[in-house]
Amino acid sequence: MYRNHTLCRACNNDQLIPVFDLGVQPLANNFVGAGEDHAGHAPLKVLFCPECSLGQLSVVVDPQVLYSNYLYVTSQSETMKHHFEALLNDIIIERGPGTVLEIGSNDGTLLAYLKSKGMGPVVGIDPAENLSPDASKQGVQTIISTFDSTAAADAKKILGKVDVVIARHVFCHVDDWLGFIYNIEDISNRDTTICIEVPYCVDMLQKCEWDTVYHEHTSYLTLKALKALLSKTRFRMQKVIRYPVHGGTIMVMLNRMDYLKEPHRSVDTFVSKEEVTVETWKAFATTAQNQAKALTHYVWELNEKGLTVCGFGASAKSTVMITACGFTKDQISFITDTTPQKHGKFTPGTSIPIVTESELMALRPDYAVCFAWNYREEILRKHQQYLKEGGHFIFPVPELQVV
Ligand code: DWN
Repeated sequence: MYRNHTLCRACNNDQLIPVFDLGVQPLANNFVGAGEDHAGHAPLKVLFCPECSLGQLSVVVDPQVLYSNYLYVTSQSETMKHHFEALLNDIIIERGPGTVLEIGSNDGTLLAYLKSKGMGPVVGIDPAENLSPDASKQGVQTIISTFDSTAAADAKKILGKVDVVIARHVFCHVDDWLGFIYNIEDISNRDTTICIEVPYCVDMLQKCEWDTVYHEHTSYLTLKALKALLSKTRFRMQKVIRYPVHGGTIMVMLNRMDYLKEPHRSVDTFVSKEEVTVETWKAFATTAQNQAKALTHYVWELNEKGLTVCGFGASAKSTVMITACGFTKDQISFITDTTPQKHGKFTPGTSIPIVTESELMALRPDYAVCFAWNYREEILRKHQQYLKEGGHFIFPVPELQVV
């Protein structure tokens, strides 16, 4: 199911240094129902490259196992709607309207939105067979595949000229970066703009978002690492934009070296400010351990007082946190989630059931650990009634906070 990874994905250095270890964990999105087989466990350890500052997992899990039946569905939340508006705006400023290929298009939500705003034609590529009917319902054609040379050629046949390539939260999921860039090269021309959005490693380290370390995220990207990688390709960074979603992301716009516009000043500004070292990672590891302990103690204390605790948001992050804290159904009796595909299933590696969000008010637990902390403001706005009736949300990062 997985293989060891020892050479830096960006610069080929073989002297990688272990900096963060979460033991052996189940696959974070492997929510299965009673009697269904689960995919198993794999080591969850980050190695750091002192040459280019890339963080990367010590193993690569087979993408077929991770993504062929994928239960994460792009959020329809207010937070993500605002984010998509911002993305569209930034793409229009940089590139103007045009044809769009999205790599890792999930259920087509972003492409459907871009289409409704005049971009297009649009095509998606995604390996999740279970999500392509949803994309079709939204009027989005999906090539069901990982982004390989055949999928790239198929997309080119449909779109002809690709003006904009979007890869949101997919680049850091990929093992073979050069292969990925070469496939992009095959479908692009001098004017194609490639928009790669990833969680920004600097945000993750500064805010100690340790639960975003899981098997899908094979890399923790710095711009210095990306620069090292791109030096082997025909592309360069054109612009860098930072967004607040998912705990802090960056969108890096890439263009071919022969693109006529000069790179935007944001590229040098971000690269020169970046300071990610072995020490930064080790400090992060210590804080993460303290955060996990604090949450474990807090929840156990509530249980001992006879108070009820549930989880809110069966995110991939919830699996990491629950596993690291050793929670079972005795501590966290259920997790609410808005995703129908997750209902009736269990948190990977536990018997904690995932239920609908309406159960928060129906069962009215005393405390809800918010595993979807990246939507904090929206969740607090939406669940005023729960708070008024004496319920509390526990936010585990950046430090334990009870509302
Ligand atoms: O890169 C990835 C990111 C972008 O998304 C993936 N590898 C997997 C996924 O990570 P995640 O599962 O941690 O993402 P979310 O969007 O933080 O997950 C939030 C979960 O909470 C979803 O299952 C939806 C749910 N939710 C809810 O139940 N009520 C979310 C909101 C806003 C709510 O009000």
